[in-house]
This record gives sequence, structure tokens and C-alpha cells, in this order.
Amino acid sequence: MTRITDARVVVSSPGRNYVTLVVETSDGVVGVGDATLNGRELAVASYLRDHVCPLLVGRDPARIEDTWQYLYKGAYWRRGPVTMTAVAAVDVALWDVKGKVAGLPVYQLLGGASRDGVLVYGHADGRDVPELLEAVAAHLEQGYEAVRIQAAVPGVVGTYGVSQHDGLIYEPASGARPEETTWETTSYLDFAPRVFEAVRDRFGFGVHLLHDVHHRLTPIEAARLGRSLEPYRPFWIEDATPAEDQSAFRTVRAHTTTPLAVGEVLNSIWDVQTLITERLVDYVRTSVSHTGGISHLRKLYALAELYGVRSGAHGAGDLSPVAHAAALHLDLAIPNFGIQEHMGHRDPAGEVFTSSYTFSGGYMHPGQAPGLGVEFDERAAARFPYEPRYLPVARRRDGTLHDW
Ligand code: KDG
Ligand code: MG
Repeated sequence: MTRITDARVVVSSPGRNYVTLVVETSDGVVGVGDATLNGRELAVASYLRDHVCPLLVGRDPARIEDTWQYLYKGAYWRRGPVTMTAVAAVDVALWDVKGKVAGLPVYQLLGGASRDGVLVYGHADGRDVPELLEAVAAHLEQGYEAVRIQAAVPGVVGTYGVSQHDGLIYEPASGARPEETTWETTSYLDFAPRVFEAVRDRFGFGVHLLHDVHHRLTPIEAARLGRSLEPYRPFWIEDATPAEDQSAFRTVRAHTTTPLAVGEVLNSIWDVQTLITERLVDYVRTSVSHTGGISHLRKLYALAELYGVRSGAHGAGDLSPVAHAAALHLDLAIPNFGIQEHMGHRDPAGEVFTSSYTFSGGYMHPGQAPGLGVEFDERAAARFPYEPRYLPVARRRDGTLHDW
């Protein structure tokens, strides 16, 4: 009988911090999972190293669901980002192993492709509207059919999603302490419709436009924003209110027809149960690596399918290429796929992760390599040691800490 012979955690920082789980079997097959939790990387590394890896050795790698249940139920403490990221890394590594053993890409094990390619959206941002327009143009030149648009709000210091500009990639985490930014809702609510108007004026309605509110509004403010953007027909507004309050979406939903997306900070099917079963959102943004892996996210999507809710998974650069590949396999297979975020990875991530997924004409494909199709070079990873880096905090004018 094949057994897991080793499970080890590699923390590295090729462009940003990544936590990678490597699982080896007695047949010499190696599987990888992403365990990166932005700003809390070492907490997941410890959860895995100290509590999970010792339990994996000796188990049958083929029993993915049983291992998931064993780790989830066996912890007593359930859900939460650290636990669900650790369980996800194991789950994804075991799917990688299963694919390699079968000689099939993971999406084939999930029922095969339901579509030819995975629609992705890129990130266009600017320190002002003209700079944003140039960034949108650059995405359209690359073939994107969907673009997230963010611009620095006048009077706000360090608008989220705009700072740390690096080509088509932005990186919100920096420094050994969180950067202190400011937030001003009134300016933002006046500014956001003007941004959409400028982009529609220049590029028309043939491109999908997305926008991330980053949990900054109260329900009634979010309702106002949704209404004011209706003439510009956004694909969605994301994280309009703090995500942990599912019932807040009842208010937003009641007042606007702008499609709603939420979930990148949520970690389980129970965290989105009300959102889905009351049809309060149109897209769920939970990711493979923060939501218990392929096995758990597949169930969440199946629940969403019953209620006409589609996927729109988080895919920022702080999810490693391993996570991105896992997302693409699931995206390709599920019937209720909506869209996938794609931000790309900063160099030198490419020296550590070699991925076989492809981008062409606004769509991605996970490729035909067995398993996930991502090779992880542990020796290369050792050249890039961990550096503490944190996401920013936001304060209102009076110094009060604001949401996200
Ligand atoms: O870890 C946090 C980032 O991934 C996140 O803030 C980026 O909001 C984000 C997004 O939509 O990609
Ligand atoms: Mg977001």
C-alpha cells in the first residue's frame, strides 16, 4: 500500500512570501499545496509543521476526502483562515499526487472541462483617472475582456489597490509593520461613479468592469454606491461591506441591481450559507487555498449552483502559482463558473514555481500536465528567505481604525 512518507513546509519570499507544503509518497510521487495567508504566513506554517505534518506520515495519499475530514473534525477547533488554509494545502497536495498517479490533469478528475477556457480579470489601477485609463488600455492590448478598475481617491492617503504599482501587478503588503493609510467615505462615494464614467466614455461597454470596495462601506452606503454605478453596468462590486456580516447584504441587495461579489476573506461553506441560500450575492470569491482546498470549495460551488450563484475566486499575487493552478482546474470543471481573478506573480517567483497554465485572449487554461502542472524548486526557494510584510490599515480623519 502506498503511504505518505514525508510532509514538509517551505517558507520563501521570491517577490513576496509564500508558504508551500510538499508531500512525498512511498512511490516517489511529490505533490504540492499552497498554504500562504498574507501577513500571517508563519501561523499557518506552524499549524502544518507542528500539528498536521506528523499526522500525515503513514496515511494513504489516495484517501483525500477521508484525510480532509480527519484534519477538520480531528482538530476540534473548526473553520477560520489559519485552519482552513492549512487543511487546503494538504487537500491540494493530495489532488496533485492523485493527478500525477493517474497521469491526468486535476480537472479531468473533477469531471472534465465544462468550458474551453477560464475567463479572467486583470487589475488596472492609477494614481489618477488618466493613469487608470492607460492601465485599462494596456490590459485590453493584452487581450483581457474583463478588468478591475481602481483609482486613488482624492484626499485619501494610500488608496487600497493602487499603491505599490509594478507594471500590471500590485502588491498591497509592505514593511515590518502595517502601512497607515486614510479613508474618507464621502469623497469615495462621489468619486467612484466619475471613475466608471471616464472608463466607459473612453472604452465603451464592450469590456467587463469590476471594482473592489474592500469592505469600506456600511450597508446603506454600499446600496448608494451600487445605485450610482448602475448606469455604467459593472460586472460586479466586490466586498462592498465587511464580509463577516452576511445579513448586511440584505440591505444592499434590496436597493441596487448592481451585481455583488464577496468572500475572499471567508473560509468555509458555512461562512457563505446565508449569502447563497438567500441569493444575497451573485458571485462567491472564496479561494481554494483559504477555503479548505479543492474538496471543500467544490461543495461550496455545488451549493451555490442550486441558488444561481456563480464563482469569482480570489486570485491575487499572494496566492502562489500552486493555488492559482488549483483554482484554474476547478474553474474549468464546475458548471457555475463566473470569472477568475488573475494578478500574476512578481519576479523572481518564476525561479521557484514553474507553471504550465496559459493565458490567451483574456482566458486561461490549466494545461494538460498530470496533477496541478506546477513544479516547485525547493533549492531555488531557499535563496529567498521569509521577510515579515503586512497589509495596510486604514484610519478615518479622527484617527479611528476603519474596516480593512
Ligand atoms: O491578501 C489580501 C489581498 O490578496 C487582497 O487584499 C487583494 O482585495 C484583493 C483582491 O481582490 O485581490
Ligand atoms: Mg478584493
